[in-house]
Amino acid sequence: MTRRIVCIGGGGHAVVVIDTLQAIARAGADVELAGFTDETGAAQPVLGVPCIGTDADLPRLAAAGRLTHFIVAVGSTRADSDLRARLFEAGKAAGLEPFAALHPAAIVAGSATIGVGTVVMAGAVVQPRAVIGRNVIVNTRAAIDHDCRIGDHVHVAPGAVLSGGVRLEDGCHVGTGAVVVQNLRIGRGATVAAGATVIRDVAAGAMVRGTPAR
Ligand code: JB2
Repeated sequence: MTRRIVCIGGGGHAVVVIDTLQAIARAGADVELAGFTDETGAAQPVLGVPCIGTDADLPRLAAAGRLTHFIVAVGSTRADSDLRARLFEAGKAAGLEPFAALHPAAIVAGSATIGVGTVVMAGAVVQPRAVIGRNVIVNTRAAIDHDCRIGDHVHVAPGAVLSGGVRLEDGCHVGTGAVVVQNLRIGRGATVAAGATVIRDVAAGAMVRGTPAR
């Protein structure tokens, strides 16, 4: 059955999510990108995909069978924001299923586990026995090595590298180009700044930057 997908959000992150879904459709998957929602409900199309309303329209569109699945396509949130988690719950409450989108140009090991609603962007690599939670962003060219465990609503930004066995708890953000060495734990809601090199565990809610990160 055709999956009819809505992106929740229509900004910069949505451009890459929409392109990922279009690549998945070109590769032959039975998916249809029905549109996106934003705060205005009246934005200009993105990559040819129309704005179909606000989040308040989702229950009606789901009930009418026009939508079956959703992806949270808002990427940027402040470290203390739970916006992505709230939008994930809103999509489910509207009666939609979270869709996991793996770009055909991502490499995902057969023994890796990818949670619902998670997006793996072009050029990303997810190695064996990695376990990735729900509503996660594995952004462009991020590398998740073997046996990493990533919680829900996490963002691993472009080019970030997690060595083997790293654990990211729910809601973490690992910034662009950051490196986390093997077997470390990044606590719930913590932020690793772009370009940081993490060589010790990071406490929940903390923000670390620099090399070595502090
Ligand atoms: O509650 C909401 C909501 N709040 C903001 N519901 C819905 N459906 N949409 C919401 N938005 C929408 O998120 C705004 O209307 C806008 O379309 C979008 C935010 O766009 P912006 O480009 O500011 O942020 P982004 O998160 O899409 O992209 C940023 O973060 C990415 C990770 C950019 O910096 C990108 O370059 C970056 N790659």
